[in-house]
Amino acid sequence: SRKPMRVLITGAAGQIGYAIVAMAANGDMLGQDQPVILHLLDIEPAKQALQGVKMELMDAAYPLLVDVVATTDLQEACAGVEVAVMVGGFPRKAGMERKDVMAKNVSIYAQQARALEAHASRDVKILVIANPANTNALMLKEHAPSIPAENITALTRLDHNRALAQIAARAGTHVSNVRNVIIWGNHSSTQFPDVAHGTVDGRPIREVLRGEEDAAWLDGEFVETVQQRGAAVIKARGLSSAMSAASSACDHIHDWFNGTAPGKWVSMGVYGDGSYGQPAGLIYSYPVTCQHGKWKIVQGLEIDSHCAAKLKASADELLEERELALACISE
Ligand code: NAX
Repeated sequence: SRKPMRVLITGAAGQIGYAIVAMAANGDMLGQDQPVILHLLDIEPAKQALQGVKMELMDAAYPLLVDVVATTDLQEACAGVEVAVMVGGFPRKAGMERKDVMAKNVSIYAQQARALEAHASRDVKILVIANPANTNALMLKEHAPSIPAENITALTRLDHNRALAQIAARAGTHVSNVRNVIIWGNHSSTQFPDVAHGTVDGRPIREVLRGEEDAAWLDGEFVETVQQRGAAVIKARGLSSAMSAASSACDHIHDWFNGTAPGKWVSMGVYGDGSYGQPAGLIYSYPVTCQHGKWKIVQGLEIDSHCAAKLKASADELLEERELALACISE
């Protein structure tokens, strides 16, 4: 059988951590034929809870789970990992300035970048989930110059899946029949969920949903629903999205390693090269296809002026976040 892969999950004692460890141990992340060794990292105050998660992973007797390393030691956590899922971070608390939260996360991601660079596998693939996800990923990249930029990504697959689900519900079909929506930009409310190139059962979304009401819904309520879905879940559950974030993170990694089906693309926050006129050097969400463990930005899509303005607005927000983050480093 295959050699087990070492998967780091930071913030493993938290909400998303609790959901994603089960999915990773169950083969949802790397496939049903891929044994895993889970490396769980959290910080000192969560040490006991982290041991509890390890106990439950043992008790669940997952056939694919070879071993669990549960630790608060960053170096031990990073040792030999081929996949790193960065869930841990500093959350924004009531009354805190955006800049203060940014400063905390910049210092966390700088430290974790250095540890990954020194101790992880040479070809470690990294997914940042903790917010501000795109900018945390960029700071990780800045502090780990020996890790290829293409190995550092941020999660917008949850937004992508939310968009697919909204379209499916409106069209009265199963979500698996909807394809090729796009989340452009930042994982924030400036993201642009774009249906112009998407399909339902192989037909353009705007042809399937073409009545006046449907068209208005696509241009208005749909976009806002996807942009604000995180807040809506918090309102309903009293807690932020966790199971859907974990599941979408597994989709992201699964497709990255195993490839996307022919004709299908997904959204990933990746290190931009200037595609679609957006500034290079940001972690920006683009439509991508994956093959042989590498992602590639889908090229040549037509962008109308409305869409172009939305793409730029999200890039502007990311430029501002980058500036704030860089100011935190130099302070
Ligand atoms: P929780 O607060 O439940 O868990 C976070 C865990 O990280 C805690 O156990 C904490 O002790 C740990 N932690 C803090 N600093 C750490 C460090 N330096 N090293 C290791 N662990 C550390 O949050 P949860 O609901 O699990 O959300 C985690 C992150 O995901 C948040 O930043 C959240 O904003 C972000 N999200 C991102 C999403 C995305 O689509 N990109 C969607 C879901 C989620 O909101």
